[in-house]
Amino acid sequence: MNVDTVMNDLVKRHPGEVEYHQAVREVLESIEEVYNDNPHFRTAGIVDRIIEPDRVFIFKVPWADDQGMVHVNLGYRVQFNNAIGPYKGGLRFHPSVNLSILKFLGFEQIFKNSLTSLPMGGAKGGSDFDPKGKSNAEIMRFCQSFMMELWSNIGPDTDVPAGDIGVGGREIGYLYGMYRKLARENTGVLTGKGLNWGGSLVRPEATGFGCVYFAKEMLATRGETFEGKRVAISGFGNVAWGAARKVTELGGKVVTLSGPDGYIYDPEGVSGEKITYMLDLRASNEDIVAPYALEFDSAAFVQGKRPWEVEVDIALPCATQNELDGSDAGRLLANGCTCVCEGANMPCTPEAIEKFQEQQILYAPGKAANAGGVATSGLEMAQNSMKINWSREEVDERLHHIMKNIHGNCVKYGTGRDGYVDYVKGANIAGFLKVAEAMVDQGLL
Ligand code: NDP
Ligand code: 2IT
Repeated sequence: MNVDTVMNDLVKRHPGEVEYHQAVREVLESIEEVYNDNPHFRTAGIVDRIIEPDRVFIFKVPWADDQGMVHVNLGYRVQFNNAIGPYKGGLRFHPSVNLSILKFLGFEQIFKNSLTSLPMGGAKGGSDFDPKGKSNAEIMRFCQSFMMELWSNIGPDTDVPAGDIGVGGREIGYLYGMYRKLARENTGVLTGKGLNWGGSLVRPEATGFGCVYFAKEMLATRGETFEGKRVAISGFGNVAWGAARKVTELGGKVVTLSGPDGYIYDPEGVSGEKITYMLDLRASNEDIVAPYALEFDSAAFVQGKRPWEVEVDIALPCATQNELDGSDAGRLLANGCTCVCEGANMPCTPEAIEKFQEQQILYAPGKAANAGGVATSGLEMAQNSMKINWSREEVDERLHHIMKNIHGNCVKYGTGRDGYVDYVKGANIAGFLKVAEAMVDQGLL
């Protein structure tokens, strides 16, 4: 396999899908050597088969606003690969959603889910619907219309969606309700459900907690801990919230949060009631972080900028793809940052990653570091199948164990001759091998 040849073909077949190309190239570059050392992968055409989704559903989602005006959005579900388990992955509602973004996310999800050690294939879906400024009733009607079309293509043993940007507990509730009505069954068809109707404890905080557990393992390889460290977090959504809680619990100080309007700098630390306030901000549906600085005297709002200019030891990008570029990376490094751990999916650009790895700082890609969210979704599926609920301690302990295990696998496959751990390579190889062998075992499909 030659990466450039495969990529030229892919770009020709799917012109303009830049995020999808970016995600595929990164994986192919990591696995090239292992792939070429295993001729049975080539005979089975694994690369050609794994880079194309099994199928994509695209559908219209008509809905009426509170004034009775009708709107139409696009809905998608990309079922990428189910060699090791049912399709599994979140739904994103954001105006920037398009096929390229969902294909990149679905592709990443294959390897992330494989790393969790649980039986889950890769998928992603969503809509270009913008939840910003919408009323509860409008969001409900949108979710119901979305599910009316999707329901017959998903199921607890075929495809299990969950949340992502713009889809949290409220949206999962409306989506699940409609599925239950149409399918006439109560099953684990979605994860991230409410605790009273099949949800799992710890799922809301799992992605952020998992990311910090992963960073803790990375720091330990250098004899370091979170204690006393200054931490920059971007975003103020579900993942940022969980990460802020766990960093604070481990003795670190979260000094930034961010939104599309700019970032908050709070040198006294985002902790306690300030973390709870993040939930209020998100729930307001206004999509701005600026009010935080009015609420808390210790904080300043920096308009239109990203938080990577602040002097920190650790950076946890938890907002969205390509939100930290080469120049941001340069500034973080110049300011002494020694650890970057991705809570979001693909937040660092290839140029930023190259700079981190060149300087040999600790850097972990999202598909390893944010796998705690989907891993806990897998634990929710397990509890639903057994029709029992585990305690908070039990779920958290399993999550912690899974993150340690992923870290161990990254070290196993990513350690170079000089001892530096390339977590990108480690995660991609470990995630790929399991899926590739499963595809070989099961024949040409
Ligand atoms: P939320 O909707 O809860 O929060 C997303 C945050 O990122 C918001 O602050 C959002 O503001 C901001 N954001 C989104 N798009 C942009 C943009 N284009 N520019 C600037 N800011 C942006 O989502 P989550 O916290 O669930 O997700 C955050 C990241 O974590 C995503 O990359 C997601 O894929 C990833 N992730 C989520 C998991 C989960 O379980 N929820 C699991 C693993 C990864 P706004 O909407 O206004 O743009
Ligand atoms: O990107 C992700 O891993 C998620 N949004 C969570 C997916 C899931 O199925 O829990």
